[in-house]
Amino acid sequence: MALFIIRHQHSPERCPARDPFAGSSLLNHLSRANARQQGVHIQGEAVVDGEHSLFLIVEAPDLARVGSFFEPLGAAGRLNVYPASTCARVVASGGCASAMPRVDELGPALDPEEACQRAIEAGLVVHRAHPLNCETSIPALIGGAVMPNANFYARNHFQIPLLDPAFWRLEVRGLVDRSLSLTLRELQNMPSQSLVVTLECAGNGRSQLTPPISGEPWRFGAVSTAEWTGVPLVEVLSRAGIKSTAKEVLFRGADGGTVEGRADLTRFERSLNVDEASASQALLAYAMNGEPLPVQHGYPLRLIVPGWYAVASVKWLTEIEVIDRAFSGHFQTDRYYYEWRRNGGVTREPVTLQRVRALITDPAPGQVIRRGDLTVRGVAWSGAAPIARVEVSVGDGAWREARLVGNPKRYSWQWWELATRMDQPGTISLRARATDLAGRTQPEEPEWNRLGYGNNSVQELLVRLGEA
Ligand SMILES: Nc1nc2c(c(=O)[nH]1)N[C@H]1C(S)=C(S)[C@@H](COP(=O)(O)O)O[C@H]1N2
Ligand SMILES: [Mo]
Repeated sequence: MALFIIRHQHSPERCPARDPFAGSSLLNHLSRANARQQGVHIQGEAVVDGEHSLFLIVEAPDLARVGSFFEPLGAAGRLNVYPASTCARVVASGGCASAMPRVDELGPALDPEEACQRAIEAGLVVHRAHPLNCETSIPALIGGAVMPNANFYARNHFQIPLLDPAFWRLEVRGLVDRSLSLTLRELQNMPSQSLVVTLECAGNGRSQLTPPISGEPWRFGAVSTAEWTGVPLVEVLSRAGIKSTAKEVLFRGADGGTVEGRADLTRFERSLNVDEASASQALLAYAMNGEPLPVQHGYPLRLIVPGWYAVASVKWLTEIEVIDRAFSGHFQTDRYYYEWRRNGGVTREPVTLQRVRALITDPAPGQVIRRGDLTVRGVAWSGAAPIARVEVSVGDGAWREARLVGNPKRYSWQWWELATRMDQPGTISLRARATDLAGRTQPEEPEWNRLGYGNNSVQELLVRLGEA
């Protein structure tokens, strides 16, 4: 919440306080209860003796909220809104002459304790509570085509913003023929599309890399699938009309904070170039598995870029800006690129499409299995193309082709299974390797890169054989 001082003045001839009707309707509007309902907390108010001017001290999430709430005062005369600070904050930051402590531009956030508690109750594996980062436990992957919302992994760089749909707008601006400001209702009234899309964090599997890499220590569960419903991005872009000088489309989230190496407030922002934006099948999604987006997954609106590592799928989307340059924000150029030392030099490449990968969901690592028939099951996906085949190796034996369950999937993981027998006693290794229709397959060993992205090496797990 940020602090503001409001000044309202009107001419003596138009004094609303003298008009019983206008006076009481303003009083009702400015009541603390009504203000609080609209996100504005009135701390105090006073009318200057004989001057037809009113001052208020208020707390609100941002300037826009204050402006819209006090509009009736603007209509009755003059309205000035001053970002302000408390005495203690001013003294602590070096006095009135130094730069005022910056007004907190970020709105209210979900209570981190509550978010974490919910994740734990849903059986997610929490890596960090504040901001919440948690992965899906592999046994929870078993079963349906999609992951229930409560079990979907969550990756957050900042606090989870709480956006009020009554005030939220999707702004589309920059190099467009017509700027747009769309309400949630307007988006919901546009032609919609539903797509089953697998999201995977580019850091999934990072914990397997040696030497170890700082950053979230994801095991294999930073991946989940949902049915997303929303408006195709191209629909909104074509309504706005992209100018010929446009180069990239920038997506801005409502969340932000400070990041290493940058002085200013950094928002979560990512761009796609104009061709990617129109060819990617991207959705502006407001529903997840038939429910409104849960707050931690981007309520009220998020971008979904099918086939890409999920960093591209900006949550809590508030703005789309069409720009004439290559975007160089923190999450585009300081992070989310592969970096290798090769031939004495450093090579970099941005993180884009999900690499092909299979995951064994059943049996679980370390599980004790009865001797005899066993079905090995799992999922496989690739951002570049549907899955062509999955092969399984039991106990270091030859690769055997698993059965793909259902039709080929374009943007969602595919279930597979292999029926086998295990008679040898002791500890046995299971491995699964996927290949996509573009001919890409998984490497045997992880490919180390400085920031630990895209580890799609063949997963190996050990199970123990018990009694038959
Ligand atoms: N606004 C915003 N969008 C974001 C992020 C974020 O921190 N803020 N994290 C990104 C990353 S790295 C991932 S992996 C996915 C995670 O989506 P989920 O939390 O819905 O699983 O969101 C992406 N979109
Ligand atoms: Mo991610």
